Amino acid sequence: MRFDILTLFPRMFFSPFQESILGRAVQRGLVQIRIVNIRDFALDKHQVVDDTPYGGGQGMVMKVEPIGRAIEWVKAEDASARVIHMTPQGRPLDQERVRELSSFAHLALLCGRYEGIDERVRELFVDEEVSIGDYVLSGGEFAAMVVIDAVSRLLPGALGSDRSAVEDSFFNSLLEYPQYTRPLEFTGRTVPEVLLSGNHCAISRWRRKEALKRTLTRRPDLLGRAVLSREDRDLLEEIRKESVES
Ligand code: 6GU
Repeated sequence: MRFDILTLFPRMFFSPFQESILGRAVQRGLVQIRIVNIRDFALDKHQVVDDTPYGGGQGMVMKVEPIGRAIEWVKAEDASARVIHMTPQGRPLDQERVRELSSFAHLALLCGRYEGIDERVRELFVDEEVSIGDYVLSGGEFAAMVVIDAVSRLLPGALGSDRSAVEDSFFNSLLEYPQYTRPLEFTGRTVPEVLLSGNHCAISRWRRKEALKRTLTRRPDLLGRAVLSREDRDLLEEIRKESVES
């Protein structure tokens, strides 16, 4: 899968894609990431990419011509590239949308500065707008990294052989159960007995119950969407009873 990042700040992307799962996906050639400097598409002597807003007001607005040329350059090579404008005004990203985005072969992520881009960019060149949550970033760069990370890890082979994205939180709308590794005891706190029992059935049940408990207390909104089995409902009943007792 290919990602083009259209930005005024190419250096922000120099190291994030060299680490961890994403770095490995890049190394293996599962994902190709190209940084496109919008300033290279400003043809005037001073390579101006922004200007004051018509009608007055604070801040600067990104000009239409350099962005338009950059996008046309991407599209000339691959007309099927999907152009996504990263903006807090976009549709909020969730795991379902991440999954849908992973089915495109080529995404071009346009990073705007917070004050905005000329409206004609959206009208003429943008296929969709994406936000990563209800808070304000000073530009779309970090949001683009979030999209690339979340999408790339879903590509076949990205997580390595024995792990699958299927198990992750949100796939089935539950938060993850707690994990432990050595040492067995740390400042008087021990690992739950059941995890040492070797009883895989009991361990699965405990983990499912903890996942349900965590989701119930932290994100009850997710439980409404989760696909729950008969056993899940029994576990939830147990959890409710236990919380009444304690
Ligand atoms: Cl995509 N951009 C900016 N500037 N702020 C954001 C965002 C994007 N998503 C959430 N906040």
